[in-house]
Amino acid sequence: MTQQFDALVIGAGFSGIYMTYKLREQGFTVKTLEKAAGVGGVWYFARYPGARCDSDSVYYNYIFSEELYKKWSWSTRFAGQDEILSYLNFAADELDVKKYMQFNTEVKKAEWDEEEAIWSVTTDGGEEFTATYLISGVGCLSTSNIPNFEGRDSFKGESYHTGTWPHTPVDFKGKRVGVIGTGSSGVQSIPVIAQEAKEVYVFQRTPQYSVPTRNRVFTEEEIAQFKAEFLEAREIMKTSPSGLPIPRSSKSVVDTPEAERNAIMEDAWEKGGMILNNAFYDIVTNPESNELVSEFLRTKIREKIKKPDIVEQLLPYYYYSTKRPILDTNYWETYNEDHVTLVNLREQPIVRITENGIQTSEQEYPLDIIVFATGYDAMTGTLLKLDIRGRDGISLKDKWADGAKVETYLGLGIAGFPNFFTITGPQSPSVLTNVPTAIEQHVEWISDCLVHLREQKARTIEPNREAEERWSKQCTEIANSTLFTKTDSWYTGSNIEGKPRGFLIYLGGLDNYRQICNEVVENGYQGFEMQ
Ligand code: N01
Repeated sequence: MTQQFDALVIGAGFSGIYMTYKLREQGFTVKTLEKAAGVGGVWYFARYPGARCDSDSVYYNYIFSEELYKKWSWSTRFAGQDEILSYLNFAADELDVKKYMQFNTEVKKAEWDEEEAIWSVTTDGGEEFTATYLISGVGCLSTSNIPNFEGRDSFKGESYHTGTWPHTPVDFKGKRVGVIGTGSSGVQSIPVIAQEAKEVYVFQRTPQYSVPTRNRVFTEEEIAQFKAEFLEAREIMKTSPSGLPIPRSSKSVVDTPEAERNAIMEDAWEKGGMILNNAFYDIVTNPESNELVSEFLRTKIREKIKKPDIVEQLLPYYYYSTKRPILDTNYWETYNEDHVTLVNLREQPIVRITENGIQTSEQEYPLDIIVFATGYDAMTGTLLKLDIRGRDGISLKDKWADGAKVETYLGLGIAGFPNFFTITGPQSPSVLTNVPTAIEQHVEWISDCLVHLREQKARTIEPNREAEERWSKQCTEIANSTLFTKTDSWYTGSNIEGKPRGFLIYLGGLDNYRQICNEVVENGYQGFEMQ
């Protein structure tokens, strides 16, 4: 039997929990469908050793409710996966939304019914749901990517992807472990795996920059202070470009005198976290500025590595911060251990995965466990997997057939897909901000929009093509004026074989973006058609 709702939400992570709450608060009926057995989204699945958030915990949470904020206390500066998952369960319980969620349910297909003006959704269990509004809360990094290595399935040992880690502990003791990938997941997991494993082989394609996390346990006094300063911090988070309580920097790297510049970078290095990449405004726009910061970080690597034969191979050469900045705990120090070996894939690429391990162009590395820290089909991967079909049966896959032509309006709506909304969708600020803050802004915008539609007795809302084209052009122009598009990364889609290059993040800052979204509403939902 088909179940009917005002709104269907896909995903029960940060987005789905708050969206469900807002919809109920506004009196809409809602069902939230989640493929996992519980809430958490990416934090439900990414349980790899060392998994930790790289945003300061006290800001990596909901801020819409002072009461909710003050009821929860983070134990450390950067929260581990388990604590974030506990937080999301706490939030879902406090907001009393789990009763509107259905777990272990994967959305397979969503089709727009033009005549009835409703969405029909089919799940993996063959259940059918209909709703006036369909809202995606699937996140930007939720479809794991294991590259199509020859012989990928022939390995006889254990293998895991960091993004879909088992819920029972993996025993590395006495094992030979190969880790492919040195992005955030690899850099976080390698030192923890190396504490147990007999031998660790790091298969590195691109050397990375990484800044110390400097994680620490909070004191009672600090926790009390965060709570006392919450309202002030929230005000800045809502008006800053990053969604963090860090105002836009007014300093240029090149224009800052050398002594002062070095002092700023040293201070940021000592404080750890994301302070360095927010310390100047021109790191990702001016190559000369970028090089000064990049060289500062390379010097730090040179100082840390005690094996002279591998230092050069660990030095990054791409523009710092044009791949997602990485934070680590003992990453460089781990290479100094005798049982840890760097395998430089630029010199000896992986040829195939064998029954026994990994074969590069030079030799076979026999292994007991392979860890794929090879990232995600980001931004569009999960949306495209859902088989969403809008007007005239056109699927999102058809519409975005040429990935360079992924177009949305504000990353919130897509022409041809009425009553469909994407929380932190492609071409919104999303992953280049503090994501929970970006999510809250989207959820509140969508919720206000649905209330408006109800008041106006409008059946449908949908962006028009001109607005979509304009917005997409603007996003691309801003991206092309930076160094981001010069680097291969998951930001550009170049990490996925065959995925056309594009840049699907609005880089104008969350502050400007919020203002644009507000103006769209003030101008009568400018760029959207309502019927
Ligand atoms: O994935 P990645 P990730 N052969 O795409 C390598 C968030 N996150 O899971 O750089 C060999 O960054 C690839 O090499 P290269 C965060 O936003 C956050 O680490 O393409 N190697 C790279 O080294 C993050 O940015 C947190 O040359 C191959 C690695 O695999 C995002 O998720 C923690 C390869 C993939 O790095 C993704 O991070 C974890 C191939 N064929 C994740 N294909 C925190 O909050 C790929 N690689 C801390």
